[in-house]
Amino acid sequence: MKVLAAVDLGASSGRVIAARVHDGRLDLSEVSRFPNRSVAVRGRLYWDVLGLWASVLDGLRPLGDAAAIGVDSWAVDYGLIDAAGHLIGNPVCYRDARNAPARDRLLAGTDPADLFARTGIQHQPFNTVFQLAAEDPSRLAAAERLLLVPDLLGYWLTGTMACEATNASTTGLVDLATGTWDADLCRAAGVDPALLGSITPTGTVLGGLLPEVAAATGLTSGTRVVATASHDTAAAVAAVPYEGDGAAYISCGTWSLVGVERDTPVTTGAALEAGFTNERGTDGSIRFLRNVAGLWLLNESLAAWRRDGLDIDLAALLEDAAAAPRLRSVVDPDDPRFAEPGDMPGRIRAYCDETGQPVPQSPAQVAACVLDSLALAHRRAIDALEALTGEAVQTIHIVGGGANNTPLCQWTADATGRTVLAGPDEATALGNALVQAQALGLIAPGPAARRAAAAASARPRRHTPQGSTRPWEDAASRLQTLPVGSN
Ligand code: LFR
Repeated sequence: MKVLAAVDLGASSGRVIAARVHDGRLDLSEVSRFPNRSVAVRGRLYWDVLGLWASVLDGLRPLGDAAAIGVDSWAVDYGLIDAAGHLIGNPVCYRDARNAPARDRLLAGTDPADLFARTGIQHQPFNTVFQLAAEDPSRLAAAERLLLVPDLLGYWLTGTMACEATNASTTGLVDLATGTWDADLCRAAGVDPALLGSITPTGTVLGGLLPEVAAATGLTSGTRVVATASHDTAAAVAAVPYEGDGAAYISCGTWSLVGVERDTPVTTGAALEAGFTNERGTDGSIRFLRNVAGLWLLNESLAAWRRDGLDIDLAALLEDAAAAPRLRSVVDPDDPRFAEPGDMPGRIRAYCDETGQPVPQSPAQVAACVLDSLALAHRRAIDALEALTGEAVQTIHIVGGGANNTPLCQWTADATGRTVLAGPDEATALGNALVQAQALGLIAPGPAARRAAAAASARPRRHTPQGSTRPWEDAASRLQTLPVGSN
């Protein structure tokens, strides 16, 4: 039986998952898991990418053997490589504060609606295009090549530099019409398109492992490295176990990515206004989706409580949050004040206080506020999705770690009045491995075969809506009229 290794790097943890392919389905098992976090030094927020690399090598060792490896991670962030092939400094984390002013500068010189029509990408401050505009000129001058995080690891595994297509689309530098770099935009961001290399089709076999990697992992040079759907969200969407038409997905982890798969982009002014984006999916599809600030708010709250010496058990916290009154106070999870790491419970309290709502005190009350607010934000995004595409959403698949958050899944069903199908929780690893299986010919090519294999590999849990959506509608209108300050 062939074993495929999915290396999935998230903002708060990384993992190596083994996928065994048999009878048209993939069985996943976790091989290793390691922590990840951004690190602040002298006012700049970085990723410890060498620490991650070491954890990946250690994490691959228990496999013993693998037919292939694919790496995915969060989007937009990159390492710069010098002429000798070495990394120039640590990749900067997308939550660093340098990006917003650079975005405003770059957008001031262009028509934002025109730019959206050209790339299909929402103007998030952290898009690579804006990060490059904020980049230190001396680092750029020394750089021969830019590699997005999964491509950087792919280079270290194989010696081959690639720029995988799903993740390339998140840079905000790809021309939607041609699927290649928008040279004018690259220059506006201060780089030559050559820095980015050419775009590698999803599923390309990059090559075998370098001898030093084989030695460090105990694998052989026969293990192929595949440029899988290297944007974690693209991989998760590739593994949605659809049961029929009219389904939306929420890829729920650090972020909640709420969207649908389409053949064509939506680049109207209304889509821009509503915060939607058109990213590339596996097989060239469009992931039309909105970034909602997901479980980040809860994870950062847990981290803040840990710093205060409170060791909180997540399962117990979720039970207590479920027992707390619903919709007592709500926040907009996308408010910029929640974007950077820090004292999340304090910021949530300040938001509630400023807006004249009851201020959540205990961890359970804060968690209830966050989860109610996320369910409400899911509702808002699903409503917008229907309005923008003109297509009804009948069911919602929640995939990713958030599929294990039972209250959030149930309240999303309650708030939207739609059935929620929860799982798989390791959708990203499953999608990553499905693309590898297709690249190796273990599964037939194309989206239909991949979806059939995804559905055969998953057993989603069903949450049917309980009660009326009325309290959620009321809370949504209340949220819209809250007098939110800038901080
Ligand atoms: C989710 C994700 C989102 C992307 C954000 C930043 O992990 O990849 O899709 O917008 O992280 O990279």
